[in-house]
Amino acid sequence: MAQLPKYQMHVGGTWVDPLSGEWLETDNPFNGKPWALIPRGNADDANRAVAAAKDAFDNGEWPRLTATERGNLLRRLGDLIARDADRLAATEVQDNGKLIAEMRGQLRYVPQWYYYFGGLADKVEGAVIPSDKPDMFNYTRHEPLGVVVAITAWNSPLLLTAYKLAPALAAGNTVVLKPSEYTSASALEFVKLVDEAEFPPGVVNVATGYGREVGEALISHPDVAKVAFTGGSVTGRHVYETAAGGLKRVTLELGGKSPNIVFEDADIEDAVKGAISGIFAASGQTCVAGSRLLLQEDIHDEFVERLLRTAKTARLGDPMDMDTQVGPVTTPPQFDKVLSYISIAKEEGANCLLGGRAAQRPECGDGWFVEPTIFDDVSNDMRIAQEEVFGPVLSIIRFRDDDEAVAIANDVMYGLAAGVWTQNVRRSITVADRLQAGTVWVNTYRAVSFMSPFGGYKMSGIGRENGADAIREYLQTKSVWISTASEVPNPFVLR
Ligand code: TXE
Repeated sequence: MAQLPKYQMHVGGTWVDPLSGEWLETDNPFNGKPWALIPRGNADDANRAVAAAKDAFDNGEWPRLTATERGNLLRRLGDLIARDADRLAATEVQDNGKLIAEMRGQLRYVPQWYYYFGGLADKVEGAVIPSDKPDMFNYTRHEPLGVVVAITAWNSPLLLTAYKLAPALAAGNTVVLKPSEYTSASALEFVKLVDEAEFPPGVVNVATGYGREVGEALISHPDVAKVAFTGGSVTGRHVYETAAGGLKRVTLELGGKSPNIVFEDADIEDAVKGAISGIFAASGQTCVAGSRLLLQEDIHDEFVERLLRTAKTARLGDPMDMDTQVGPVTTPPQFDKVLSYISIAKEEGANCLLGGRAAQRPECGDGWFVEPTIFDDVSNDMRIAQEEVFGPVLSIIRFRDDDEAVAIANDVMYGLAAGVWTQNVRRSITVADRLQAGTVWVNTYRAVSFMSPFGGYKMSGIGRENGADAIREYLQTKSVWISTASEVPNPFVLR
């Protein structure tokens, strides 16, 4: 059998074999076959990567660069991503099974994060404090934290990397990136561009391998100042607890069980598209998936009929084909998990209107495909309505009026996103106000931007990514006091 392409890790500006001496296979979800070997890092690899990042932060060129020069490097990196967008998109599709149609668009958009935060780098201003003390000059500076560990999930590796890397670097930190063990190839391809942009060695390092091995060593390392994490809520809580031991800063972007609420006065055609995009785009493997469709009683039957008509025509198949609409699930454990939730929903008495099983169509080959699945007559206390499935499985829940819609929408532990479909301006604003979610979309769904804050309420996370304030998550404030007095006053009392 031909040897699979073998990746190395990127540490301190060079390519290195893992100290563990081991590699793991990474699979193509469309055919279920391994296509490359990824270094299986261990604690020694984590230590080596953190040491390189710390050295780059403390010494060398990076801390001597001006913020403007850091911004220039970020913009150059953005240009290189734009140049290589199609190549990076193809790597992502091969590794995570998302649609090439989506990934090409996403990779063409990712440079904006590096342009935006590159532009922001030299606009982080401290303040001169109007001191209450005579003969005192007091000002603040916003300084980087140090070594940031960025841990990403498998569903959108390079987009989630941009959410973290762009503000972290703009702020002057150095980074160890730990991609998901299922989808590490794109990060290793991406870091070639970091080199080409001529970032100093050690500013961006990539350590690959299992979360419980290399990841665990990174989040507990004493020289790591911050962990920026996207992933599941159980792992997220563990990251938070472990980081607490070293009083590390943490931002967490965890899952959701987002409500997509359709009122009787909505434009039904648009809302059907919104429901589809909320749950079947990316095969439902997005943290913001609109996995609970809340329908007002009066429009329920008509809406469901139209939804089924559209969902039934969804084209499953090769994610590299520009016409495919639903690709495979990314990993075998996720495939099993989605199917197990379908069984749970059936046992709970939800009414399966569409799908409800693995897809066995010729166009799906040996891939890990699940049929687009719609459950009706779901009540919000069922597990299928409360727990994140992370797959193409929609739960329909009915409501009578605005109060009930808001009560159902908020009655989950998560609070990442919500959709509202109505043509009534007053209703759109009052309902958006009452929803416990970090993002609310009105008459649209799944819109994100580098310039708009993104993050969760409740168990969906801590902190915000994107938008100008996101850079604050990677900075700490220093207050500098300079006495202009001609003599030092009584040293035995507080000034
Ligand atoms: O995620 P994990 P998994 C949900 C989804 C999925 C479930 C589990 O429901 O079924 O989470 O998916 C790293 N120390 N989401 O297992 O474990 C890991 O290597 C340090 C929702 O893939 O959260 C990977 O890089 N790191 C979600 C990252 O954490 C550790 C996206 C995420 O892995 C670690 C993905 C440890 N001890 C899954 N253990 C979303 N919100 O978008 C794991 N990791």
